[in-house]
Amino acid sequence: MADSENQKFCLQEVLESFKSCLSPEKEIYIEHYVSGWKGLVKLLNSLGSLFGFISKDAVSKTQILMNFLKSENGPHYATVQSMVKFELDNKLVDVDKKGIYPESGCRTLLRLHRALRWLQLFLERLRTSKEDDKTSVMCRDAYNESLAQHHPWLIRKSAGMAFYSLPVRPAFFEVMNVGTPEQVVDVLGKAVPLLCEVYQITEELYQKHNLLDLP
Ligand code: 1PW
Repeated sequence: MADSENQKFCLQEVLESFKSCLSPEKEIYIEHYVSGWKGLVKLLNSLGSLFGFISKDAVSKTQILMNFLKSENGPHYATVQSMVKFELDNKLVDVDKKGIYPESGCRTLLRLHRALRWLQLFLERLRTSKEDDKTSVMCRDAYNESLAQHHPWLIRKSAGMAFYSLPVRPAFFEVMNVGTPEQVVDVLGKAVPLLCEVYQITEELYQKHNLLDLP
């Protein structure tokens, strides 16, 4: 397959990755979680230079998790559940303030987890939107409802500017790369509940271990 094809975003592909994320016991495989994010990075990269800083952060976070997976401790990073247990048991997480583990798996995944909520809210708005609705407004509202509260002013401002540059709805549906608008809505209808499930499982796990505010 040509390189440019490999780089092209496809909503279906992201859906498949997040589907493979869940084990029968509802554990979350980090490898597939990261694959899902790699797919989303293709989307971010296709949205123009203003999305560059967002894409860069997502790439760097996925890379940190990949490095853990490839390390000698890799088997402990097979699932989010095993990672949390391993890092907490071995005191590898800065719990209250930044210290010697500024890039633990737990805090890194938490950032992606919060961003997943944004994505889920945005895609749900997109799914139920009408032809003239503005993608920038949907994206901004989803962001303000979720991730924005975790970001300082400068990032909120830059994100706001990036949203203005989003393609209009029909063009955005093209970017999704799954066919007609009806097909896009159909795939979104499958993707959103799946993202929601992965999000909920992670949220409950992090809540149980008091990890939702990791610095
Ligand atoms: C068109 C819809 C696309 C939705 C994809 C969502 C991607 C979300 C990535 C947001 C990144 C914003 C810029 C980076 C901010 C970082 O400071 C922040 N990272 C995140 C993911 O929120 C916090 O990471 P840090 O600085 O504590 O390492």
